[in-house]
Amino acid sequence: MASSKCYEDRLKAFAVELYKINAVKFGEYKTKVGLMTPVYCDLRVIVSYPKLMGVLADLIIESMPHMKDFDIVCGVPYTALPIATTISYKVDLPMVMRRKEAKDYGTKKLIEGFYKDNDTCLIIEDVVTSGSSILETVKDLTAANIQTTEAVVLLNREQGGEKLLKDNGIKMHALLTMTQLMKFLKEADCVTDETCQKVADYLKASQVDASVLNKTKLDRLKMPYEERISHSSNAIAKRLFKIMSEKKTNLCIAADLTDAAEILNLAEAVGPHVCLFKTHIDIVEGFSEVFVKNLKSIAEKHNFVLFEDRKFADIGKTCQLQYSKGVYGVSSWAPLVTAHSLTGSGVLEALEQAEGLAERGVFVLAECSAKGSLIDDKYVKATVAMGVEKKSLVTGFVCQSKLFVEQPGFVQLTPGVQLGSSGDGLGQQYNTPEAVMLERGADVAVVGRGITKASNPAAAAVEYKKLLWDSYLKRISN
Ligand code: 6AU
Repeated sequence: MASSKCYEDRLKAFAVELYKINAVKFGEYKTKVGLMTPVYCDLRVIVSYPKLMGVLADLIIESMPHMKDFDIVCGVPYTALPIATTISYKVDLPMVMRRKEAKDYGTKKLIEGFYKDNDTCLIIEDVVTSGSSILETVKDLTAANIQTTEAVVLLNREQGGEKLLKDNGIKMHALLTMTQLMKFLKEADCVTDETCQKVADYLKASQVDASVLNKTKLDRLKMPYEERISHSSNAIAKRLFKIMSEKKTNLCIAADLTDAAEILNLAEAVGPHVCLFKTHIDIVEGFSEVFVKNLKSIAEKHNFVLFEDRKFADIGKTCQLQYSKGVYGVSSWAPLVTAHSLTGSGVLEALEQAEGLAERGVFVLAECSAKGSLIDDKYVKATVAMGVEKKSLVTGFVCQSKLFVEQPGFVQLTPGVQLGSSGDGLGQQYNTPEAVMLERGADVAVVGRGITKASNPAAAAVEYKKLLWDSYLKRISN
């Protein structure tokens, strides 16, 4: 339908209108990155011409006969928002909006509007040069568990954007390419042969290098911990990055001992070498307020964070009570806890609202080190998306692989680390410190029995600390 003669005539008439309203200009213009371009497209002006906006929406709709197969549309902010709105209205296809400024307001949703998990979304954009704006939008939609595989754009400047998008799994449909636009304008005597040649030469000479764009992407695996402080929205993640940089340790001890006095002795012995001290408080015999007081003072003395591995997994309200009430009163002494995503984001909401320490963080369990874990890819993806939505509370994720490389504000906590053992016969699976840091993307490694069962736990902690830190240095220097 979109290739009929009549359609092409309407497309040509539309192109000429764009020229007439100065949405496409020819001369010498400076681009965002300071280069000179002989053609400048500013589609923002189109909002002043509602009829033309309607024509544009009709042309896009006709060019995409499968548009109704999508669940939602999303315009790339800001210029494409009114275009997406017009299309959404005409086709009766719901729209969502991506917030560009959500970064500054930690708790705000990145995607506004109603959508369901795994909804398919068609992205709408005005002009594509490198394709990076579309990829930004794709990133946020993906984090919200919305599937994006296609984008429709008004104008493809043919400078490499289509390829970058394709490399990232996005098929791009363009109403017009720059070549086509120039042909239409030439046929309508809007531009000279010389201008057409200049534009063609310019496009040839200014192809965007996708590898350069890929390099500018944030990559937490290459970033020093101290640089990541500013990327985090969670107070405990910030504190943790600072402690790791200052103490030069990314070791978390799993203090899975059952005797309160032994736990305090362990804290004193390994305290100088760890950034986190992880407990399972419900296995402790001899728990008391004095024990907590002593543990807190050792944590302060050696500058590590107390971390109760409670793995909250009930409905929000129950988790809230388990966190703040009962014998252990976890929220009054442990700034960090773990939670499952199984019962949905209500758990995170409940932990955030509970009474307790003002600064708190949660590690959400996305993957498990145990053999035969029932967690699958979909669960993992949805867990990360849930955590990313709640970045003021979420310190990071407990996982076994590089799940969120472009989110340097979150911490990857990886358990299942031991030298000289592959498992404990009860499902636990072990990797070496080097493997978890260099292959699996850990930021902090959890070591339990590798240290607690050693004849000299302090010496073992020093050994693990060194191996983990050296691997981290190797990773960021590569
Ligand atoms: O080194 P280990 O095997 O003696 O101790 C590993 C510690 C234990 C587990 O409860 C915990 O890490 N853990 C977790 C956490 C931290 O949440 C998740 C997981 O997938 N595997 C795992 O072992 O205290």
